[in-house]
Amino acid sequence: MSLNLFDVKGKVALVTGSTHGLGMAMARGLGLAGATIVVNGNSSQEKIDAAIIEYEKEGIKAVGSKFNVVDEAAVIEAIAKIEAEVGPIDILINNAGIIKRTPLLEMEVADFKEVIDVDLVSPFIVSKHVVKNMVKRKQGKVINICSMMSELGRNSVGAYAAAKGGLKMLTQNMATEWAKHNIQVNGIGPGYFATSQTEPIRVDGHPFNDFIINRTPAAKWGDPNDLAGAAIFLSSKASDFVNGHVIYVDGGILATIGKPSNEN
Ligand code: GCO
Repeated sequence: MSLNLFDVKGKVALVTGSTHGLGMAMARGLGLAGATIVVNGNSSQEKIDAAIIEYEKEGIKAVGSKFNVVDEAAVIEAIAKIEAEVGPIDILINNAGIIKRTPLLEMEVADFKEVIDVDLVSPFIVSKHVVKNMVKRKQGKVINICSMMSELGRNSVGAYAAAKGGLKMLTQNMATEWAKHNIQVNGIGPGYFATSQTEPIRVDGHPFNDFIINRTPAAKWGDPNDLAGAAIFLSSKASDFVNGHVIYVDGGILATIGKPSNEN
């Protein structure tokens, strides 16, 4: 008897914000492991279509679903369409997110609220409408994409940290309410990865780039594909008794107080 605890073949995974970046990397990992990927984006159909071509180049089954994760009516309509045309959603990865790097004293309230809406309220909205059907099927996997900022503050990302800190606690509450339905809710906390979101603070010679290399025991920025393993684990039977935890894929950042810049 083969015991493939990490099998996701034939599962349907909705990954919000999966036309690029970390969302695409996690979706790619699940797709290469045999899941069907529902590719979500809100910016343009062209971006979704281009992403699907990339997935299909690697033999991944991918379908597009364009909707804004903060628009509950659009979410409800999209989920109904996905479940009618693709099949029941077995795995939901709430990845879509934004960041605004502004010191709190200079931040407009509207900007603060927008970050909270996208990064914290939208995982609630999408999960609420996906999980309603998972409860009926008595099974499901929900993964919320948290952050180093679920645990630590940093100058200029206060709204983002408030959202990601809240998302960690929302993950624990979702797990508390839905575990009895055989639905496992957990989080993935990426460290610092080479993506378009971090491009502005990653360029060679940028003080933050040097800071992160020094602050990360693995002494490098993460490769988005490093997240696939945690995504597959939390999407498969291997995590059927794991509830409410955040797996940090961070090269060791949270394990250490850091070291002086002149120390190897
Ligand atoms: C920043 C970065 C971080 C990372 C990630 C860390 O400005 O500090 O963008 O927020 O993107 O969230 O986990």
